[in-house]
Amino acid sequence: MEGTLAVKTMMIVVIVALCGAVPTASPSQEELSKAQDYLSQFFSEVGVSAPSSVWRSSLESFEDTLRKMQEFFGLDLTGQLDSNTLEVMARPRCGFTDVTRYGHFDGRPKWDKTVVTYRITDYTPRLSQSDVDATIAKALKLYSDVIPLDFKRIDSATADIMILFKSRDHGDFAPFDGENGVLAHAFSPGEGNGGDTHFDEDENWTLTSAGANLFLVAAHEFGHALGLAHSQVQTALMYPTYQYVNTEGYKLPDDDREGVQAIYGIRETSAQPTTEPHPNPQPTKKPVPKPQPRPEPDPEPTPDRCSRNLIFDAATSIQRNLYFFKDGYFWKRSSSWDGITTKRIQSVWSGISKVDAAYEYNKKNTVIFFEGDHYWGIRGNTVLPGYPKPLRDFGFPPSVTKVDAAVYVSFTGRTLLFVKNKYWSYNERRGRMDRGYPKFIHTELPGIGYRVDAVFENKGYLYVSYGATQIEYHYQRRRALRTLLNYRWMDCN
Ligand code: 0DY
Ligand code: CA
Ligand code: ZN
Ligand code: ZN
Repeated sequence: MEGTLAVKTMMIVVIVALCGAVPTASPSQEELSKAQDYLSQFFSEVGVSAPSSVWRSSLESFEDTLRKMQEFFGLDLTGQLDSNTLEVMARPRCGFTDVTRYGHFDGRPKWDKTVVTYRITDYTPRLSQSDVDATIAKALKLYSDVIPLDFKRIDSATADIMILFKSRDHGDFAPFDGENGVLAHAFSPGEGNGGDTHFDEDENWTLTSAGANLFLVAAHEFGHALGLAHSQVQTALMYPTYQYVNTEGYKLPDDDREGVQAIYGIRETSAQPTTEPHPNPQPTKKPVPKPQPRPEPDPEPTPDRCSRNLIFDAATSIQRNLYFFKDGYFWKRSSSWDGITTKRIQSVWSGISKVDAAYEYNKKNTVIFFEGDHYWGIRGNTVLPGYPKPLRDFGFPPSVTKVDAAVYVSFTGRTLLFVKNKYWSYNERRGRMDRGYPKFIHTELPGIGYRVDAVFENKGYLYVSYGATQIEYHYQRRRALRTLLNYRWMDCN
């Protein structure tokens, strides 16, 4: 991977609010150009971070992009501006809450660690070293204030994020261009040069409104280094072009904060108000807790279903309702809009204290729960006789001691069982594992990433969750459609 350009690139498409457009009757030249604007605003995937990458939309045909849009909205994939498509395009986009939609290149790059190191190897003579150090730290802090990542500066060896100022050719096949134009570039997260951030030494680096403000440019580049691509929201830091704004008391703009929190989750605040006093309060960093004599812990506090950091143990449908499992509890989301109910797993299925993975095989009206190295068959509120059984009875080798997630795919009659970075396929009709498994998740199911905590099927899509986020996945096409926060199923606010 080292030294390659235009790899490790993450794409992000930010859907902004567009209100008040009025539907028109039949496709005209004007509508065609409006449609093009619409697609480039909402559906072109702008991939930047590796230096030579360009706006991908120019490489995609109008029809392909249109199909993407049609798929996103569940329309027929005609690739044509038919009346349904025009109607959806004309819909106001205000109040569209799943604001950040990502496309991913292979592997959905992010830092899989909580402490990311950085090192500045070459400084600019235009600013003092201590000013550069402080500015870089301040730019990184914009992110560590809102996501559960910490940055640590090191002065020797290779850091995750290697930072330098160089002009023209500087060893990565993306030479800088002299003053103006490209000010800096950064690689998205990964091994080798992943995360590395380069500043064009020929710019007039300043800490003021003159020239190129190092704080603003560094903050933009670190967005790439954390996995954000460019945003089309004009007020976003990740907007492609530099614009000076007052840097005093500067906080990460909402769009960038939402984008980066969708990847890493949220840094919990010390005292978060239960009601939002103002749209989008800025989460602040949790103070380091003082060592205290430990009070008796609550035996099992009910998990907070409205946390934007919500991570599921397991999820499944059961007779058209959705069940989400966490820490010995489950939430049932009723399809008939009775809202969400919270219960202890034990209270409904006695003997089962925790669920690691669950799936519904609707043909037999059964549900399978996995916990540790055994599993149960469930029908309604009863545990079927003969359970629990050891995982080996399911066809797993002894090396598998826990199943992370499971889902039955009716289209293929197979259940997918996720274990670490691989998955197995179980033929429900024949009652046995398919040959040739396990396979790697990230190669066979591109767009999902490397691991899965919970997965369920809803209305023909798979919702594949890892950490606080989940991916809406089109299984037949092996395509990730959008990224959502887990708690969106929890009917909050
Ligand atoms: N780097 O992240 C960039 O986006 C490059 C271009 C890329 C294709 C390698 C770049 O340096 N773009 C300029 C920039 O300043 C474009 C420009 O306006 N001269 N981007 C960084 C930036 C800094 C601060 C953008 C914003 C704020 N919004
Ligand atoms: Ca330049
Ligand atoms: Zn470079
Ligand atoms: Zn950029």
